[in-house]
Amino acid sequence: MERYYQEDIECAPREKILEIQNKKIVEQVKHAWDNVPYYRAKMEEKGVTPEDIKGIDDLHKLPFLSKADLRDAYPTGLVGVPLKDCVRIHSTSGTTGKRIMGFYTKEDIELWSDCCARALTAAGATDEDVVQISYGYGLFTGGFGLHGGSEKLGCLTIPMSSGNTERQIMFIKDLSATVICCTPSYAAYLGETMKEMGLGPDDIPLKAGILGAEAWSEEMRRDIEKTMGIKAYDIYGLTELSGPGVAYECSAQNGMHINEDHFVAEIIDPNTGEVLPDGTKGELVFTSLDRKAFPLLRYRTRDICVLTREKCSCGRTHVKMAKPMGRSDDMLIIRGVNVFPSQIETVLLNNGYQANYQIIVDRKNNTDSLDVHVEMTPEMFTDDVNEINKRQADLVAGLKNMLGIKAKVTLVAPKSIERSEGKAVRVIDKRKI
Ligand code: DLL
Repeated sequence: MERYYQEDIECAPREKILEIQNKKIVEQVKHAWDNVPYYRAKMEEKGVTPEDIKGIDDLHKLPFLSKADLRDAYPTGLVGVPLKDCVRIHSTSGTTGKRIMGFYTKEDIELWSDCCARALTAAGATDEDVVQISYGYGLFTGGFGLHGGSEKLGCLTIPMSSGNTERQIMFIKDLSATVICCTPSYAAYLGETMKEMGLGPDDIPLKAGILGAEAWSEEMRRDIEKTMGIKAYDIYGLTELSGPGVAYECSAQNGMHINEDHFVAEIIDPNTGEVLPDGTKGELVFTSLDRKAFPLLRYRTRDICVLTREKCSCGRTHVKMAKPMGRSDDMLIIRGVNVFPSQIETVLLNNGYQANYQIIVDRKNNTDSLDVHVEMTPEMFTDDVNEINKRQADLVAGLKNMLGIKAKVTLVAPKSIERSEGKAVRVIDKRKI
């Protein structure tokens, strides 16, 4: 039976959700105008004042915020309250340039924990459950975010953080953990380690996984579900908007409900900024309706996905976002063709491989090359050259079919590609180095 954490909101009729959003947006725009000079200047530049925003139908009048704005305003230029009223920061790992930093008041943390508690409940968790949190704790939002939700729900919460994989499995067994929260790539690694330890899905008590923070395919979901004997639920979020729990999957497991009482989602054409109708693929833009410390309006995520308002079997009424197929900045342009790493992953997993691969893009003599290194699974491992050649040729054909361009495929030995404890790094684009 479906259970909800805040049923009156999660299953509210459309009119009620709109009523909440219309009221909150007016207050939030005024809050940003009064307290965030950076955003006020952007509004003035566009000729918009808070009086022009009477409800979410007026959202399109507001200027966008982008990652470039966050960098310009770094570190505190977009903070909407005195720093003494903030109780926490989180930050992205920031491999290039300045980190992105998010700020939270006490109330912001409470609302965030509610969002994560909704996600855990949607995955079937109750206060009877033992939740092992294997997302990183620290500046990354994954650990603390799910931790707050799990405690709010009254679950016994194990703050494992990532790493030390065998110990993770020992804790799952010794404390009878029923829910695990980690990235999909770390879940796959845990599953692989379980197998090596001679453990099958029936040897561990886990029943659900709350997996997110990176793009992952349906094929990878099936793999993880089978190896660990769990139902794997997707969860989405970003540091700029608090962290995990902006959207989460329910028992239907086909798209994530966006917490619409806290965030308004729009899909736009990434090139023109034009708002696109539901069901159209484009860039996801979020407006945070009640976060006071970091009140981002019309924030461009660069995540590419689709929104759907079809009735959901779980009874929740909030709009659903499809699995993001990757970020617009993850998209590779190879010989003029758009390639998402998730498309390559789909071909590999459909051919019996696991998500242990690396994509290497280079440019020689003005021509782009696409090399995919894929691990053989222990079951298919061989040194028979004919067999390896045949397998490689099959993958080249599968990739050509999916992407429309030719890739070079190299099969490598099991366990030769480094495993990830957080977000996997799958692409090395040497053209940018
Ligand atoms: O990854 C927050 C998070 C933690 C989400 C734990 C879910 C679970 P950032 O490090 O700021 O925050 O990265 C945000 O990660 O814009 C997406 O590109 C990507 N992302 C997050 N969740 C998903 C998902 C956290 N379920 C960026 N599917 C986002 C695909 C995801 N991509």
